Formats: sequence, structure tokens, C-alpha cells
Amino acid sequence: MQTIAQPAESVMASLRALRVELPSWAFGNSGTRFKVFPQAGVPRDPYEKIADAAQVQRYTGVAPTVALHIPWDKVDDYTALARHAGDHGVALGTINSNTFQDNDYMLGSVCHPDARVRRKAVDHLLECVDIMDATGSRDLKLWFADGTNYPGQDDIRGRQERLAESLRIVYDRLGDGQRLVLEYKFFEPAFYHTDVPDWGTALVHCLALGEKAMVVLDTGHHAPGTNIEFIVAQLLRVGRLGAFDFNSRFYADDDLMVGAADPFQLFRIMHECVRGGALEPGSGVQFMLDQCHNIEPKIPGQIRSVMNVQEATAKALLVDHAALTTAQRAGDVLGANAVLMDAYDTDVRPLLAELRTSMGLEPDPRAAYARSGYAERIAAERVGGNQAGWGA
Ligand code: RM4
Ligand code: MN
Repeated sequence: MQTIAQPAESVMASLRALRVELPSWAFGNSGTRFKVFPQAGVPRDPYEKIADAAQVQRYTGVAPTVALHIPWDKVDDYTALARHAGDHGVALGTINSNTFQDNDYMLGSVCHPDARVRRKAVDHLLECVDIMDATGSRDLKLWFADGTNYPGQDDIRGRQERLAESLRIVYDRLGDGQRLVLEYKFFEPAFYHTDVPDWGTALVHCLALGEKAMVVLDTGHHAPGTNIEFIVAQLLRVGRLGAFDFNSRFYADDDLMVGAADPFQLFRIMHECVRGGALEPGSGVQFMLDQCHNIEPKIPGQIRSVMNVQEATAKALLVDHAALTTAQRAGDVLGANAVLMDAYDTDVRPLLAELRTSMGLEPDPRAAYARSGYAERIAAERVGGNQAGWGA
């Protein structure tokens, strides 16, 4: 294990500037299609979800925004919700749309063969932009469950035209400083084809729409073996990587904690982020978690995830770029690989503890949260009412 003598101040500055956005839905109950196991103290409304997210920010210091999912986080007064977030030391972030939980969407939403259903889906997306106006959010995240299960079921090409038309209406409604971020996924819930299966399709639509349209890369939305860091490099090259949805997977879209299944992959992704300038201020790349904590406690699960992102980022920042370039240009295969592995093999935990102390935080966020008694308090206080979960 490599140790660091004296990390450059620029490494510490980049780590201090890193921001990770939290998903409101990670704090509600979730499960598989077999069973949802409820946990004590789970939030019953968006206000309680934000209070929980604020705990993650309190102990990590790098997670100051919370993404909402509409209609799961529907409230009467979004300005009041934004104020509530501010009172808890966080702000509202990306607005996630939901065009996959209405009976009308069985055959799709914005790509549906029936114009009435497409209009309904587009109206929902426009409503999401209205909400962004009230919350001050920058990004509208679009993920569509659209696709088909059987060859011939619908016209694949026609569905692309419907998608383009629907996206155009939403894009034209965006205000200054607002963006549309389009997420791809290669399967599920549709199994024969999905309408935005890959980064190429997402990019084609974003390029046609204009500069306010960017691609979202959800790390769980690729076929096994996909070189995700290549996609990161390519999207950064063309300036169209809008956001990450971080999570990790062993098999499908597992939505497990980021960096848990494959910390080396997360490091390689963050290395391309460093290389492509994604960590620089104003890069416009949003680092978001999109996870579910089905069997582990939710707030500590989010804290652990944020720490995993920090660790991978710290290692990526420690890559000796001068040595790497020299080895690469000399065709020194093993030397170049060794430079990368030296950074990956560094134990960055002491460095991150030091960073937290310098930010006025406890060096160990998980221990500090456990000591705080918050988990016991919400378990005692939040009795009665309906716990939040998918569809609530
Ligand atoms: C989807 C996709 C979206 C997320 C929903 C909950 O699979 O990853 O980003 O909002 O799940
Ligand atoms: Mn996602």
C-alpha cells in the first residue's frame, strides 16, 4: 500500500470543491420486486427526506444538494420546500421526472404510439420545469422506461421521431440556466429494445436539441464488461456529459452503493473525469447518486457512498500525470500501468480524514453519525403515517 508524503495543495483543493448530489428516494423504503423491507424511522414525506439528506451533508460536507423525484416528492409549495432545505443547510437539486408509473404508460410515454399519451407525458415534463422555476433547480433529468418487448411490436424508427418531437417541446420551454439531461439504459423494463438504450442515442438527441441538452451516465445502465470510462472520456471530449447517476452493480441495474462492487472501475471513471476537466469549477458535470438501500440503513448507506466517491476521486487526483505521459509517449506499457496502479493502491483514508478536520468536520463521518443518536431519534419520533417509498 502506497502512502503519501505531502499531497499537493491542489489535490486538497479539488477534494474540498467536490460536490455529490443525493437522491431523495434513497431515504425512502425500497426493495426488489420480491419484497420491500420497511425500516424504522424512514421519512414519511419530502420534508423528512430532506432532513435526512441534511445529515449526510452534516457529516461529509460535500453533499449540499438533494435531487427530487416528481411525483414522489410532490408538495403544495415548492418554495416552502426549498426554504426547509435551506434551514437544514442543503438546497434542492435536479428534478427527476417520472413517466413510468401510470397505467397509460404501459406501451411507453414520450414514444407511445398514441398522441394523447405522448401529450400527457410531455405535460408532466413541462410541469417539472415549472417546479424547477420554483425550486431554482438547474437540471431536469429524463429517464424513459419506453421500449418494446417483441420484434414488430412498434416501429422502432417511428418511436425515435416521437421522442425527438417530445424532447423538442420540453427543450424549448427551458429557461436561461436550465438544462435537460437525458439518461440512457440498455434494458428494463422493456426487454427487446429501449428507446434511449445507449450514450450514442442520447448524444444524437442532445446534439439535435442544442447546448442545454446533456447526457446522463448511470453507471448501472450498461451491459456487463462495458468500458464505462471510455464513454466518460468521449462525452467529456464533446462537452456533453451533464451528470452521473452513481451506483454499482454485480448483475443488472442493482442500484447498490457506488464503489462497492467495483472500486477500481470507479477510480478509472474518476481518472477520466480528472483528465477531462470534470472536477474543475464550472465544468457543468453533476455527480449524483442514484441508489436504493434495500437492506442497509439509508443515511449511513449514503454517507458510505459519498465517502466511496471521495476515495476514488482522491486516488484519481493522485495520479502522477507527468510520469504517466512520459511512460505513455515512450510506449512503456508496464511503466504507464504502474503509474496508474500506484495511485489506485494509495491509502487515501488518512488524507480524507485530514481534509475533513480542515473543514471543521469529524474525521470519521460514519462514527460521528452513529454517535449523534439521530437514527434512534427518528425511529422513536416517526411513528404513524405512511413511510415513503417508490410511488409515495
Ligand atoms: C431509473 C433511472 C432514474 C431513476 C429511477 C428511479 O432506473 O435510473 O435515474 O430516477 O430509476
Ligand atoms: Mn439513474
